[in-house]
Amino acid sequence: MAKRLKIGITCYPTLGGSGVVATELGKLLAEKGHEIHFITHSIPFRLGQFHKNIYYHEVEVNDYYVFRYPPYDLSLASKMAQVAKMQQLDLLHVHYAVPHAVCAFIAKRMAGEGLRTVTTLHGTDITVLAQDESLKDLIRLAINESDAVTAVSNDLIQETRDLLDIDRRIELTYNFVDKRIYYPRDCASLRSDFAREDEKILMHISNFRPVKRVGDVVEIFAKVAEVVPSRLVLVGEGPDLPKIQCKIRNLGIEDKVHFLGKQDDVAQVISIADLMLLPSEKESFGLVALEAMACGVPTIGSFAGGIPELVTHGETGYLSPIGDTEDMAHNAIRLLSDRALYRQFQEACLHRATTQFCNDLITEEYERIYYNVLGIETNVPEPVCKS
Ligand code: GMT
Repeated sequence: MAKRLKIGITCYPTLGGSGVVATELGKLLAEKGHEIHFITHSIPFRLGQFHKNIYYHEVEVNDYYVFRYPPYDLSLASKMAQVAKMQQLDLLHVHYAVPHAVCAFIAKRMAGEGLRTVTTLHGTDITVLAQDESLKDLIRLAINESDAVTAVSNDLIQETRDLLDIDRRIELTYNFVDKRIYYPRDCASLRSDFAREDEKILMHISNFRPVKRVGDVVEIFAKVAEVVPSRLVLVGEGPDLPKIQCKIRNLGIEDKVHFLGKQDDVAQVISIADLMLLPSEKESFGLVALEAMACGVPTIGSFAGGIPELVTHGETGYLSPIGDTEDMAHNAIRLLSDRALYRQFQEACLHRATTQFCNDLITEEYERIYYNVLGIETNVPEPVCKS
């Protein structure tokens, strides 16, 4: 290792793929010998038990009675600066621009210019929040003031440039999965809790928000189930859940649908699926499709955002125009009805996940970015596919 770095990481600790990626990255960097300091409002849910080289600093919000809205962002910025000074951090790596990149900008001013900041854009921090005129200039400032900026797909890089009129360098760092956790597991016993041997399992995992189009998931499933004996397993919770439950009842398919609610660790459950459904309206990457790919499960999804950079249409899954549930169901039936084709897709999934999106590769990418902003020379070559 070139130099053991002291890195502060801030993310949303309790929800979403960005929190998962940030936490897993922190764990991997700690395994490589770096010292990691999570600065968040609660312990990241994927952190689990004690890890060597990992420290946690809780952000406490001052809720003095004059505040109508307790100023979390200011407390976070202050905590970042405090931890940076006390622990002599080399850099802060913040995941999700709002408010984390803005807080890092303030913290850097407070802690001194020696502290470097790296911002990773994850998706809705740009595709939704940067559309809001009241936030646009702030997000642009935070991005421009970061020492390095990364985004999880080329599509997100382009959208950031277009929406914010930014021409600074934004590096592509795809999301990753830990191959020691995501792999095809022997899950016959768990599988039998949900489906008979002759039935297929279609799965959807999300936060049940409108961008995920969970209604489409149900429609695709209903069409597939008319042709192929199958079950639908839904994992997650969110605002659209009651609407979805109603749709399932109206279609009369309640007995074929299982709701698992929120699950912190989906590695085990994904292995029971035959197909992952991801028909999103917006999706900068689609971490769940990668987790499925690593378990040998093809995805049926939409051409939204960065999904086509992850799912190779016709090789590791099939993609259709957003909302075209007819085509998605047709593709699902095709895959589920042709054993040889399905096996070919499974193999392509495993190959692609382990060669393009594996933890070793992407962790090294982030290390290269860190050393770069700190002006430390490394021998890690820059990949050719970068924008
Ligand atoms: O969907 C969100 O707003 C949450 C956000 C998150 O924190 O998980 O999701 C985004 O980041 C993920 C991790 O990089 C990506 O896999 C998701 O595609 C992205 N969500 C969207 O673009 C809608």
